[in-house]
Order: sequence, then C-alpha cells, then structure tokens
Amino acid sequence: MEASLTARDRVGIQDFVLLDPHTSESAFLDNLRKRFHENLIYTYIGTLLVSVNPYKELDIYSKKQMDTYMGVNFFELPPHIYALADNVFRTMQSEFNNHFILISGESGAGKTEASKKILQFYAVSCPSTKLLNNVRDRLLLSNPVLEAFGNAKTLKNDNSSRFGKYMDIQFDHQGGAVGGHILSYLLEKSRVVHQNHGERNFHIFYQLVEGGEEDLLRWLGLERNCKNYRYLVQGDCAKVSSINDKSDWKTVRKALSVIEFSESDTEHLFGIIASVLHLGNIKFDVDARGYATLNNNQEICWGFLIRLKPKQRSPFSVDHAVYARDALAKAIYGRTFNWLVNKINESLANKDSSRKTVIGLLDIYGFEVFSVNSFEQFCINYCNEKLQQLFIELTLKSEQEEYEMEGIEWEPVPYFNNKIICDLVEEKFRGIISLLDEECLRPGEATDITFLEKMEEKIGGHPHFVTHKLGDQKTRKTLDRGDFRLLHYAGEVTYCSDLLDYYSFPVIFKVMRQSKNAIIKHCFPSTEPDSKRRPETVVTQFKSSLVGLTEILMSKEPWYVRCIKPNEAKQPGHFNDVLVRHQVKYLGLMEHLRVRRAGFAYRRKYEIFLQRYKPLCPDTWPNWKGTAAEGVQLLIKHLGYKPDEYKMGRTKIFIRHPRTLFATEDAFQVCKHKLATRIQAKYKGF
Ligand code: AD9
Ligand code: MG
Repeated sequence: MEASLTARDRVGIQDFVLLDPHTSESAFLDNLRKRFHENLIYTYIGTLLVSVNPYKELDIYSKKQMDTYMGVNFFELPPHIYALADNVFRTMQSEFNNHFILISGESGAGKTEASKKILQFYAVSCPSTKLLNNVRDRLLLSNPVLEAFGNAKTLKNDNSSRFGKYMDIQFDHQGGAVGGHILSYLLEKSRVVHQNHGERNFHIFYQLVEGGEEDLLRWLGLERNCKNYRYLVQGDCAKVSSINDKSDWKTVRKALSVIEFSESDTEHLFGIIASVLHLGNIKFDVDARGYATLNNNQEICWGFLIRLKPKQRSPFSVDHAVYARDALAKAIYGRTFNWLVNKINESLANKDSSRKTVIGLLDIYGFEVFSVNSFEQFCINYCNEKLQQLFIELTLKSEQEEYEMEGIEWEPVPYFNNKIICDLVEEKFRGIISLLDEECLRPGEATDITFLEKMEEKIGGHPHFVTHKLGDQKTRKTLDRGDFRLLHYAGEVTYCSDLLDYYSFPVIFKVMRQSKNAIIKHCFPSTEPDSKRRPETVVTQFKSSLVGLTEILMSKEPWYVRCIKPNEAKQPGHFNDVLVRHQVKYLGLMEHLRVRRAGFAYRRKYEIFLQRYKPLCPDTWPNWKGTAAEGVQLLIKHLGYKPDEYKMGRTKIFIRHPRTLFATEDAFQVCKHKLATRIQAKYKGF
C-alpha cells in the first residue's frame, strides 16, 4: 500500500495555490499534516511561507543548503525559509527598495527561530569583506545577548520572547550587510519580581548564578544556588531540561566581547543583575509604629550598590515597602534592558552615509493565553491584534481594493476583519486604553472595580467584550467579578482588571542617582521628568510605539512567514488537528489562499515593467511614441504571454503566475549578459 503512494500523496503539495481550486479547510490541513510527518515543515501560499514548528532539529539549515537556495527562483526548489530570504534579498537588490518580513504566530510557533534562520542566511550569503565580517558577527551575536536578557521560560515556550523586536539589516549597493538597528517593544518587566508556577525569570539571572566565574560571583556577593534568591524560585523550576545555563553563559560572555562591550560595561551590567537578585532578598521588619524598617544592611548594600545608614527607616508600611522594592527592581531591569539595546545599536551602527536599503525582521511575542492574564498579556495580545490588522490591510483588504481600483474583474472574498477588536482596545475616548488612562488620572480613587464599571458603562454592548455582570451569553463561560474577557481574533482571553498604572517612587529613584554604577547613573539621569507632571501611562506609550512601528512597516514592501504550533506539549511528531485548524482559521490562511488563487501573483506599474524589459524586443523602441500601457501590450505580445496569464489594469499589468514573470526575468538576464559581452568585445583593445 505504502509503496503504491505517489510522491504527491506522500509529501503533499508545496504551494497551496496548486491544490484543487475548491480546497476545503480539511484538505488544507491534510496537506500540512502530510508534509509535517515527512519533516517538510514549509509550504507556500504564493510568496507567503507557512512554517510548522517541528520541535526537533532538522538537517536543513546547513551551509550547503544555504548555497543551494542562493540565487535560485522561488519555485524551483522545495519551500524553505532560505528561499524566502533569498527572494526578498534579490528583489531588494534589483528594485533598490526597502522590505520587511513579518513573522507571526502564537507563542511557541517558531517565530524567533525563523528570524534567526533568516539572519544567518544573510550573514552567510551576502558578499563579505573583513570589515563586513565584523558587522555580520555583531548582527548574529546580538541575538544570544538579547535573548539572555529578554527571553524566559514560560508554560508555552522554554525560550519565550518577552519583548518585541524589530531589526533592520542594512545593505549597501553591492548587497553587503553593512549595519543594523534594533527597536525593542515593551519588555515584560513584571517577570523580574514574579513568575507563575512552571515559569522562570529572564535567562540571564540563571546563567549568571549557574555559569558565572567563581571570582565574579564572589565579587558580586552571589552564591551558586538559584534557590537562595527569591526572584528566581517563584515558578519552582529553576532548572529546565532543554536549557543549558552554563554553556549559554559562555556564549553570552563571548557575544558581549564581540559586540564591543568593555570590561567595565560588562562588570557594571552583571553588577546590576546581581543587585536585582539582592534587592529581591531584602526583607522588611515592622517597627513599633507599623512602619517598615530595614535591618539587613547586607542585602541593601548589594542591592542599591550604595551604602545606606544602618537601621534605615522607610516611610512605608511593609506592604508598600515590598511593593516599592519590586517596582525598583523592575525599573532597574527595564532601563538596563533599554540601555543594552542602545549599546548594541551603537555597535551595529553604520557610519557611512551612502544610501542603503534595508530588510526589516519583525519578531514579536506571540498571542498567549494563561490561566491568569494580566497587564502584560493584554499588551502582547493587543500587539498581535495590530499585526493581524496590518496583515489584513496589506493582503486581503488592499489586494481586493486594488483590483477594484484597477478595474480588474473580481469576485470579492469575505474575511473576518479584526479592526473591530483593535478599535475596542485603542479607540479615542471609549477604547479600553483611553478608559484606563482616565482611571489612572484619579490615583487613590480609582480601583480595579471602578475601572471595570467604567468599561461596562462605555463598552458593555461591544460584541467582543464580556464581564461577569454583562453575563456570559457571548461565551457561555463564567467569569469572576474582577475580570473581563476579550474575544480576540485568535481566541478568548480573560484578564484580571488590575491593569491600573501604579504609584511611582521618586524618593527611591533619587537614591539611584547616587549609584557608582555607570549604567545605573545613565539609566536614572538627574533630568528625570518631573514626577508631579503625569507622564504618559505605560499602555499609552505602548500604543504610540505600535503606531510608530506600523508606519515603519507600511513604508516597506511586505513578506510574510506564518508560524504554526503543532501541539501544546512541545513534542516532535505530534500534529494536533484541532489546534492547527484553529490557527489556520484565525491566521486567515484560507482567505489568503482564495485571494491569491483568484488573483495575480505579480503586478507592476506599466512604466516600470516597460523600462526593465524593453531590451527584450529592442527593434520596437527607437521611434516609439505610444503610452507605457501600449508599450507593455506590444512587449508581452512579443514575449508570447497567453491571454489567461495576465490582465491589463488602469495603471499596472497583473501577472497571474510567478513562473510567467520568472521566464521574462530569465530572458532579461540572458539579454543583459549578451549585451555586456558585446560591449566588452567592442571595446577590447582600446
Ligand atoms: V514566543 O511568541 O517568543 O513565546 P516563538 O518565538 O514563536 O514563541 P520559538 O521560535 O522560540 O517560538 O520556538 C519555540 C521552540 O520551538 C524553539 O525553542 C525550538 O525548540 C522549537 N523550534 C521552533 N522552530 C524550529 C525549527 N525550525 N526547527 C527546530 C524549532 N526547532
Ligand atoms: Mg519568540
């Protein structure tokens, strides 16, 4: 039986566009499953790449594989992330414009791995010189450093990104990688002081304690035992079988030196990591009047990196003092992380002012649902809504609008537009963020419940918003009084309503300025905005940063990698139909396929198309007086395009299959080569 299966039966089809035109969701799933079981984790929908996490090492990322994919047309080899990377690179070079690759999918689906594979491909495949090798190493090694400080083990993923990352790789005229720039988005700072059961703090803490050299630990006053640090044990899983903190420590150390961190930078950096651990161990006693006192001067000395007077008394209750301690630990870590990103950027910066093109890589924390979801999940999931919205805008919506505008006959494909959920969160005056901001303006009066009531009053009728009081008709599941639920594009999430901005502690921040640690001094400047003037809330800042990101992306040409998680158990070989079907649905893959199939893979403005390909029929042009559209018509007649292969729009030519354009492009390359040889021959001997 097995032997009689055709190759197509066994390995499925490498581009969904080629499946039966009436592909059902089940057929889509069958194809994905077949390929997954054959270790074929990549499949195309046109130029979009679908990737299913194999949860095991595959032998498909070698240098040899990279070479195989370099400079080869998209559809000539089995789908691969290298094919996509190569195609983006070549398009950038031939059109000399900017691109970005949007990598999306839920937590643990393989986004970060995908982004690393792309970066590695560029590092290996781009033309290089000794100077560029430096840039290349720094680009590559920025990853382990940022992952150490910004990733952590969660229940969903042992190496979960807890910050959003957008990285521009800059290329010169020859296609050499000459620099880079990283933008980071909202780090999940609460993890520094609290981890849920089965989760860890950021990797760097464990790396330092497990792998740090004896001398270093002694100097930092640390013991080689994670269990001794309150900030490391709350999740009760300091050791993770898939993670080797000791060897990761060595990698990070080496990476820091390549990225040109000086000895004193690294000393100060690890000093801060240690100080956060010491801070976490500070205990407060209660004095006769109920105020918190500090008797353990040892920890506070390490913690604040300065010497305080013995028996320092705080003006807080113990609860407040603990809260202030944790707020400080979060602030220190968060600001140090930003410092780290800036420092890496300095090392990646390209000083040469000649014009460059960029490929942007977007790898952001994926959609996630836990049993308790708080402020950070709200931000992460909102960010994913925004990216889904961008995807819709750039593919489904704009694609269909373009056909309409260009007067191309078109049967519209219906799709779920998640704009309604984005609006629910971010609309001015009545979106959740606006309501949250309003509540933050009433410190002392506003509580979780007043915030909840405000939401019930203003957005209670919204079909994607549920609270206990509003009843559970929309989801038929019970809710606690303090919670609210959002029906996200990717699933329902119940949030606890303690999203309110917290108090700030200017007194303690002032203390930080006395620190001898250069990074701390830099991160807590004396020109800190006046604490009496209310700064923007964290969530509003985040919203603005996402608006900024959208603008950056909209100015570039998009490419997509949609990552799928095959099972919740992080196991190889398990393909959970229900889970995958759900992702195929919410990622909008079926709709994308329908639009792709009914539509046209390529389109070019008449002028651009004509300009590039007119050497292919040289006799026509010297006395040519017609419009660009007429010129293109002549050109494609000469090239022998069949009527069903293209359509002429108002301003552009639409080409149905990539292979048609590839054939034209190949012919063009041959023609260019011939021309160059002829010119060389002509001038030989001069
Ligand atoms: V999150 O939103 O940051 O929590 P990601 O980034 O989507 O998530 P990640 O890339 O970290 O997920 O992948 C999770 C794990 O899956 C990795 O640590 C690997 O163990 C595994 N993985 C993912 N992609 C591949 C792959 N192409 N080959 C082998 C992979 N293993
Ligand atoms: Mg990630």
